[in-house]
Amino acid sequence: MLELRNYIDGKWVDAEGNRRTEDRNPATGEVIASVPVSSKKDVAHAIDVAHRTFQQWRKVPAPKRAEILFRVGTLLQERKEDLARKMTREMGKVLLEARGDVQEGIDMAFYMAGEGRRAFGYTTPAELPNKFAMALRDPIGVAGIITPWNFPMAIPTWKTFPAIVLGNTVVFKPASDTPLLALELVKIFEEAGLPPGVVNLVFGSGSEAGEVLLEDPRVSLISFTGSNEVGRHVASRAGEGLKRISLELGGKNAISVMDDADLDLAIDGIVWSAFGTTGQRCTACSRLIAHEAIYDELRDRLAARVGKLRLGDGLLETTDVGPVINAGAAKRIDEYVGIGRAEGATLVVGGGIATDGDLAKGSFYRPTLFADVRPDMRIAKEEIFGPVLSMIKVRDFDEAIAVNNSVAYGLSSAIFTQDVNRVFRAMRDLESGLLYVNAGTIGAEIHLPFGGTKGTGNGHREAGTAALDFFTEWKAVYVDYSGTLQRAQIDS
Ligand code: UN1
Repeated sequence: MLELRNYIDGKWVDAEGNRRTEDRNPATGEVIASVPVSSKKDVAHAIDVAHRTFQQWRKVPAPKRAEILFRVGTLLQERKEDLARKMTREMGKVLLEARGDVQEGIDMAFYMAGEGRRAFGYTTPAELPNKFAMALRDPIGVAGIITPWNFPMAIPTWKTFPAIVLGNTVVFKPASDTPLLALELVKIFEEAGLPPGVVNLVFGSGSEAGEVLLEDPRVSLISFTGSNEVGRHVASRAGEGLKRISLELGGKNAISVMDDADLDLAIDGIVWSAFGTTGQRCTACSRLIAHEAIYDELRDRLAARVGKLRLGDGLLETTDVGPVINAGAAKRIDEYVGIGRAEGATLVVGGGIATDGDLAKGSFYRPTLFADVRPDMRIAKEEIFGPVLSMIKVRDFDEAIAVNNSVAYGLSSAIFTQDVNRVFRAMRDLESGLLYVNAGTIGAEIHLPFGGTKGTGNGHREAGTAALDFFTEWKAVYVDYSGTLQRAQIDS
């Protein structure tokens, strides 16, 4: 069996006491790899190395740091198919989407490598004569990077690539459910010539390994994607040490379909956004807000489509929807479906853990559609993170906007309409960090800011130029070449 190791200071090492756990394929139950469980000491050692290495790495010219990232991008391209297959085996998403996940990493590599020759600051006139003023971007230090399992390649690249090209060093703790893809990424860093100590990989649990990153004063930044509950803990624990913290915590994303929408297009967008990645995207559509004039037709046509989705191993051509990440997730999703029924929503199609034939070996949940959902029901407010869609009926556009905005999250919203006035009002009034017109809620591109409002995070954005602001600190520099004492705000 494949035995994974931590990667610290350019060496592949076992965790203290060689404690280990198993990495399993959620479609088949097969054990893929044995994975180290790092102790607090292991993580402290990785931080020590990253902290030391920072003093060298920050002085490497950014275009040189970027050359390594260009090589990382090329290696990701060469291995795209192999990585995608490993990803499907490790976390279940269908192969087509696993390829997209790797592609997002490739895009991010080339985009962020370009920043090696940009990372723009600015110059500006000084208020006194013979004086020069400029603002520079400085690297910050050690970044603690904690990633989820649902985008096991894309999300680690969103965080590690800007971190290192801008001169920071990294301690990377991937999700316990996707260690293999994290290891593959770090192998690529090594092959691309990244010096030892710049990126250090530690496997382990959030409560033990992750906690050290939050507490250690030598870690300056925390970038976390995961649940709202853990995000709050990260914010308070790491906040005590005045770390800079970026949180991306999921959503309760909605698609609104107006009476003038192209329904064929809307149905394609809804099915893709609600059941793609088995509903396990932060951006997944979990609420469908439908105008009363088209509500019945939309429900019936969707029910027919959802009922035909084929569950199975994501490696098979015939599979539309793969497994959920593990048995615990299937159970939690099923509890929500029970809650929806008890709240009085109508179960139109799906519901239940699927156990027919080979499905019994893995963790599969039937694609599920609820109708007659009211905005105050728990299934309309809480993130389920599975293949469950709740339909809410509204009288008009204004009510659709109000319902969209009635939740505690604000990651992604979408609207289907042909009316340009409604489009612009939606652009102004929908409270979310991502907004799609005549498209579903998923599929953000890497050169735009990614993140959300309200309970989705703490105001930071990932990707795009926003990533530069998170991974650097501004330094304002004044050069006085007058040869005399000039006092700002006093001498004129
Ligand atoms: C996530 O689910 O955390 O926009 C990320 C999208 C993808 C990224 C999703 N590009 O759906």
